This record gives sequence, C-alpha cells and structure tokens, in this order.
Amino acid sequence: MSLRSRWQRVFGLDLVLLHAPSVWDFREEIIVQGPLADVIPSTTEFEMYPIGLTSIAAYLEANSYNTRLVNLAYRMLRNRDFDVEARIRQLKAPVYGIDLHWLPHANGALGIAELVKRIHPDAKVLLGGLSASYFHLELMENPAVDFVLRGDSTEEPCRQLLHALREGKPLESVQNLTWKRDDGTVVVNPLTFVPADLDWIDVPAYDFMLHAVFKYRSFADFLPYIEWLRYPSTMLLSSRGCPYDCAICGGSRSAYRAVAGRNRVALRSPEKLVADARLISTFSRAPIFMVHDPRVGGVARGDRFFELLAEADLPNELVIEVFYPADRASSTRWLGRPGPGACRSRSNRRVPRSARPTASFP
Ligand code: B12
Ligand code: SF4
Repeated sequence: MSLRSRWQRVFGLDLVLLHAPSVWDFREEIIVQGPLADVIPSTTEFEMYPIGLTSIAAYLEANSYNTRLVNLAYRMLRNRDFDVEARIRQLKAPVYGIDLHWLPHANGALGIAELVKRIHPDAKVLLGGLSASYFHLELMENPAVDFVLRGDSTEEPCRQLLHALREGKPLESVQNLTWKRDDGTVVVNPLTFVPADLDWIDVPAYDFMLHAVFKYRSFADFLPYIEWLRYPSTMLLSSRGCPYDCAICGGSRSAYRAVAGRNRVALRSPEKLVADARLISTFSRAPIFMVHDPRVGGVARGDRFFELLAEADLPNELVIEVFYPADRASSTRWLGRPGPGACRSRSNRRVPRSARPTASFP
C-alpha cells in the first residue's frame, strides 16, 4: 500500500454525513414549506438532524472508519452567506450520506445530492432514513443517488457498505442496501438487519459528539436547532419502532413493519437509558426529553427506569411523553406524588387494558 493510501486510511474521511435544509436553497427560492409542530424546536428549515446520524458516525468510528457530520441547514441559517458549494468542495470522501428521514426534507435532500454529484462526480451518494426507506425505488431513478440503506438501524449495514467499497467486494452481501449495477439495473438486497434491541449502540452518541467537536473542530455541526445555545435540550431514545398503529403515523407498527422489516419494538434498557442521562448531566444541565412513552415495553420497564433515575439523582429536568393517560399509581411511583398534570398526554381516550403496550406487536 502506498504512503498516500495509508495516510488516507488513517486520517482521510470515509464518509461525510450531510444534513440538508428542507428546501434547497431556501435563501433564494420560496416554496411551500412542510408544516412544523409547535413542540418542535427547530425552524421550518428543519435544521434538526436525525439523531441516528450520531450513532452511525460513532459505530463507524469504533470500526476504524472516519465519519464527519456536517449540518448544512444549521450553518446556512446561522450565516446567510454560508457557501455550501465551497464547503462540500473542501470535504473529500468516497461516500456522502444524506438523511431523508422526514419527508419535508425531500427537496433539500435531493438538491444537496445533486450538488454533491456535480462537485464530486466520482463519489457515491447514499441516502437513508424512514422516508428514503419507503421511497427507495423512486430514489434510484435519480442519477445523483447511488445507494439507499433501508430500515431503522443502518449502523452495521453502513459499515458493510464502506468495507465492500474499500475492499472492492460485491455489494450483494450488504444488508438492507438498494443499489444500481453499472448497467443501471436496480438491486434490492434483503432487509435482514433488524436488531432486536437498542442496547448494542450508543444512541444518541453523546460520547462521539463530545470528542468529534474537537476532532473536527465542528461544534456548530452538532447543534440540533438554531436556538439551542439559548434554550438547550437533550434527548434519550427509548426505542425504535412503536407498538401502536395510529392511522396518521408514518412510524406506527405497520409502518415499521413495511419500511423497516420490524415486527417487534427494539427497546433500550433502563440501565442504558439512565447511563445516557448520567452522561448528559456531565456536560449539560439542559432538560432531557425522553422520546416514546416509558411504558412502551411494559409498565415494569417504566418503573425500573424511574427507580434507577431516582437513584442517579441527576440535576436535569426530565420531559416525558405518554401515549395514553398515566394512571395515579404509575405517576405516584414515577414522580413521588400523584400527578397526572405533570405528564403530557397525547390522547384523552381511555385505553382498554388489552391495548396497553408491550414490546411485541399483536
Ligand atoms: C423521535 C422522533 C422525533 C424527534 C427527533 C429527534 C431526532 N433528532 O432524531 C423530534 C420530536 C424532534 C421529531 C421531530 C419531527 N418529526 Co418525528 N418522530 C420521532 C419518532 C417518534 C421516532 C423516530 C425514531 O425512532 N427514530 C429512530 C430511527 C428510526 O431513526 P434514527 O436513529 O434517527 O436514524 C436511523 C435511521 O432512520 C437511518 N437514517 C437516518 N438518517 C440517515 C441518513 C443516512 C445517510 C443513512 C445511511 C441512514 C439514515 O439510520 C439511522 C441509524 O440507524 C417517529 C415516530 C416513530 N414511531 O418512529 C416520528 C416521525 C419520524 N417524525 C415525523 C415527523 C413528521 C416529524 C416532524 C417533521 C414533525 C413536524 N411537522 O414538526 C419533526 C421534524 C423535526 C425537524 N427535523 O426539524 C414523522 C415522519 C413521517 C415522514 N416520513 O415524514 C414520524 C414517522 C411520525 C409521524 N408523525 O408520522 N421527531
Ligand atoms: S403512538 Fe405516536 S409514534 Fe406510535 S403510532 Fe401513534 S403517533 Fe406514531
């Protein structure tokens, strides 16, 4: 191996993950923007990136692949003159990953994909996220898109893809990958990487973020929304998948079955969640928002989480969401007092006992 390729392997980037704004380029063109919920702290440019970008980067780094995350949307919002093209030109990598998780990103994600392909025609463009997984075949029709990694857990398939590209191995064995042969034929590899739990990776990967800020001198790339420095918040990801089947939801149990091949919710253990919360408290006093009802996976799991959290005695405020009203007994155990008012409820419906969540889909 030449000195140049050795240097590239140790210090060069293997993957750049780009987070696009919802509209490319919103500074010049006005199109109807996607609706943004009041509870979401980012702007209508959707500068918040999917938290899974951090777990992909952390997992790849642990497997000796250098991955850099660049939040283009945040940088464009912070500085109207930010030169996206020049930034992409500076970043040299064999693969550029772009999230198309939330559908309102379609315009921005594809705009940036086309820009990357124009600037780095020899590099590969990879898309991923829930929307990309659903629309993978349509995306293959776009000449700027080479790959889509499908499913809700792409950390390991991403490693397999980088390995295959680096070693010149066939792509047929890369799990969850949709790709094109040289003659343009689209190949859909089976969606077989569907891990049963959520303890095998760091997600959110705060450890990675903390050192990547120094490694790549890129604090701004990890900020999830423009007002974060004034109103910071952090998060815990309690599961991938949902046991409910709300008709309006693209992340319901039938959606996950179709899009991610998931038949069972992947849960993060209470021990890991509290370890994540401890880690957060070492660098921030910001509120911690736990995504998904703590009772997903069963009331006992929720009880265990709150028991461990009380033992940890952390200074941060915890924000939870509940998918059906919390009963007095649970809220007393969790909060130390009966307090249904302390929980944000998505629904006032009474939920029959049979509908209480478990990790299994009925
Ligand atoms: C947590 C969550 C949030 C959090 C997100 C926190 C974060 N930064 O990730 C918050 C509360 C902030 C949020 C916001 C929104 N959300 Co939301 N959210 C969810 C929820 C409940 C779980 C998502 C989840 O489990 N993610 C975990 C996994 C799947 O994703 P991940 O770890 O981040 O990433 C992995 C894969 O997706 C993939 N991947 C992602 N990006 C990429 C990129 C590449 C290159 C690759 C290879 C892979 C890849 O690999 C990652 C690692 O394995 C789902 C509902 C559900 N049950 O799924 C809705 C859901 C995803 N949200 C949805 C929506 C609509 C929104 C909003 C647009 C709402 C709004 N109108 O304001 C905003 C967008 C915010 C923004 N960008 O500015 C929709 C998306 C539907 C769609 N297809 O468009 C869902 C499905 C719910 C619904 N209503 O239908 N959301
Ligand atoms: S409870 Fe929330 S995440 Fe689950 S299906 Fe309903 S809306 Fe979607």
